[in-house]
Amino acid sequence: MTQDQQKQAAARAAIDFIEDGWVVGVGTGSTANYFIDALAEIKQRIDGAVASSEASAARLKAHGIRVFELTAVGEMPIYVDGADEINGQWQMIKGGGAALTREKIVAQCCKQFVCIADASKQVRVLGQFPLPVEVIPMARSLVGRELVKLGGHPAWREGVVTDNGNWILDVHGLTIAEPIKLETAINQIPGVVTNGLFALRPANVLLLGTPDGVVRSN
Ligand code: ABF
Repeated sequence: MTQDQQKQAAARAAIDFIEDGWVVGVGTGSTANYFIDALAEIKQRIDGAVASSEASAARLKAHGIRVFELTAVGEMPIYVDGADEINGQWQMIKGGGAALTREKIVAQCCKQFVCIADASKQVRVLGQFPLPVEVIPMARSLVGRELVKLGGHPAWREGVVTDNGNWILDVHGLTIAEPIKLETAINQIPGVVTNGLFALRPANVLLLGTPDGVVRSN
């Protein structure tokens, strides 16, 4: 299977987790898009979805799937989303698509996080993929200097404005041996909205598309 076929197969496998009448938390990115397309095939069985980005909301609506505001629903049973990197503890780097803040918020409202990814996303140690950090624009330089103190090399993703009106710094050169510690430390910097480490709240299930098929681990 090609990388795209692996993404699609992992996304389709996540449909088996969906039960009748559920409101489904939905992620962002190309793998999540495959999931949205698969969800459309069973849309009569679900109540609707909560989206982690304007882009995913638009795709869900285009399929005729009802999209709820997060404030209109309580705890949801499931969140399905991709990742940029995932390690053996199902801790992740996310945010390559700049949707990390809403992804973390929606994921936090869901009982189970099902990560769907192609085999290239599986790593032993997180950090090869630059860690995205969403910042309040006026704090960009301050946050950048603090990230350097933490051992990183931040680069401003110029021209990108998040759905929340903020900016993204991509932190290169990190070898993240202690993801929970780093996630917590970055969260303490004034001006940081969210960082792309999902370690305090990792995935519960990984559906990994491989050249030989989908491998489930949890
Ligand atoms: C989202 O989509 C992001 O958090 C992550 O950056 C990205 C994964 O990309 P893709 O599914 O397009 O490979 O889940």
